[in-house]
Amino acid sequence: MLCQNSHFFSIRFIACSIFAIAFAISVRGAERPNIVIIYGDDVGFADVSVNVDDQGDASLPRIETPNLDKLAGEGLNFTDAHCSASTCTPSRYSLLTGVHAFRKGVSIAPPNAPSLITTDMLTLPAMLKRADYRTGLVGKWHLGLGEEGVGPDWNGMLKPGPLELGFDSAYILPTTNDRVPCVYVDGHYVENLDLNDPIYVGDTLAEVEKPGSTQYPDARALNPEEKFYKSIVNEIGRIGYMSGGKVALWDDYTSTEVFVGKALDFIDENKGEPFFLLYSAQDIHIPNAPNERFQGKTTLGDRGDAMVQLDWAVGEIVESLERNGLRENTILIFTSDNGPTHHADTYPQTDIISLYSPHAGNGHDASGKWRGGKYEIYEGGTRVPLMIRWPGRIEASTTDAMVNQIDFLASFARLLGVDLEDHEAGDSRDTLNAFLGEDSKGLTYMLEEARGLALRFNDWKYIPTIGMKGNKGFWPEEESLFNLSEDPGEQVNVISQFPEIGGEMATRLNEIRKSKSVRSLDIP
Ligand code: NG6
Ligand code: CA
Repeated sequence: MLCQNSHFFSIRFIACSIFAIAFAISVRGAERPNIVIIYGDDVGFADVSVNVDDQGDASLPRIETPNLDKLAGEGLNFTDAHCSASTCTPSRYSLLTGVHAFRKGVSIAPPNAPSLITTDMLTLPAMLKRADYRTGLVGKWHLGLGEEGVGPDWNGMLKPGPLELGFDSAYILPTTNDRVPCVYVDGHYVENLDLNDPIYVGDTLAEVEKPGSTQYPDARALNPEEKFYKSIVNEIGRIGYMSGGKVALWDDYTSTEVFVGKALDFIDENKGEPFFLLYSAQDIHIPNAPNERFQGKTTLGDRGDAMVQLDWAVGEIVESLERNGLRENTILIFTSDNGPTHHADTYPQTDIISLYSPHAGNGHDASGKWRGGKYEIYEGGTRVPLMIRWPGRIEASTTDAMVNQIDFLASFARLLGVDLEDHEAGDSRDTLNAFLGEDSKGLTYMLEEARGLALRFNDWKYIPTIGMKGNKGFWPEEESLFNLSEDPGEQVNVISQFPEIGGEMATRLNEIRKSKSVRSLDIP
């Protein structure tokens, strides 16, 4: 029809062409560096050796991480960088959506969780696709798969998942490495799926005791106290019941190599265009079963050795970027999804304890001088290593700017000239200048989340009693105010000395809690 009206057609054609050319110029004109995020699992601030030298107690045993140290030395190394929450699922949710997990009640996902990010939400990779990036995910997901109310069909198409949420390709460990199902998912399907040995996953034994599926029996599975032995896979106890999928099982001792291989393939295949790679390591979450090449590399047990393995993976990715001539034009980030586990007592004391290596008591303090770790509202819960290297653009140095991973989305959007609607990634603020080392202050106000919220205001940290319930041991017994510049270890509650500051921070925290989004409040 349009072609019949040639005059109208040509005007439209010219208008479209001008628009297309203008768009191409604006995108090409902008810097479009590759972005690679290497995301550790439960890696503490002082699990990176350079951070022990700079900030921690150098007399304590430490893990040597030469590749990460080099990255820190060539880029910007942050001392006050945070993941958004002190456990994995909420933290990853915020990294990818720019929305605080508390708003949607997101907490640690069980094995059969449906996709927690809904397909109507803007994600970090989807934002980058607006700037024509190729986007890839390799490694841990732990954000659920499948429709709400239905969950994952492990023997069928696993959808929605990463591919519906902005990733062009995804090779994932679907939940955690201490959880079932112990299989990799390639795109929409379990890799090596064998329908003659279908996979069942459930909260009860009855849900998985199906004729024709391989069973992973253990007497301990029936004991409600033995949360880690619902299934024994590769002689390692797991959370959740599973049967089937014998040929699809992953091998814990080679998974880092498998993931590194997939990451390198992604880089090789996409080197010709701007790409985003999220390399989401399963190291150094329990069960910590490092490859034999790394076993015994530290005096700190399997956890320390797994950290050396993770450092090796970092080295492989760095080298692949060099080999492909991408060193200069790539923003390379290393950080972690939450702090290190400090509570050894939450893990089973059993015959395979060596796999659940010491989290405390071996002299290594993975949180450095910050108090607490994973699950906790104290700084060690969310203050994680962050280093960003972008040669030629970011000057090598250390910064105390307060920054948060939740802000990557809005910050990279600005870098690439992508506009965000108010309802998109509403808790993500543009802190690009701090990420690039051009603003040494960063955020003024920042939430910290641990099944409840605390607030930072510069070096002040306010922790209300809301959130304390159910968080015993991970949360102070009383409303607290700490001055981190004088008391980094959060030992001295000064709320009675500074009631106005405490009061103002309580008000601000409530305001954020009740708001639609942090960005709608326009706070620094
Ligand atoms: C906890 C598990 C822990 C780990 C964690 C999730 C117990 C006693 N502990 O509930 O082993 O799986 O969930 O870790 O069940 S995270 O890094 O993915 O958040
Ligand atoms: Ca984690």
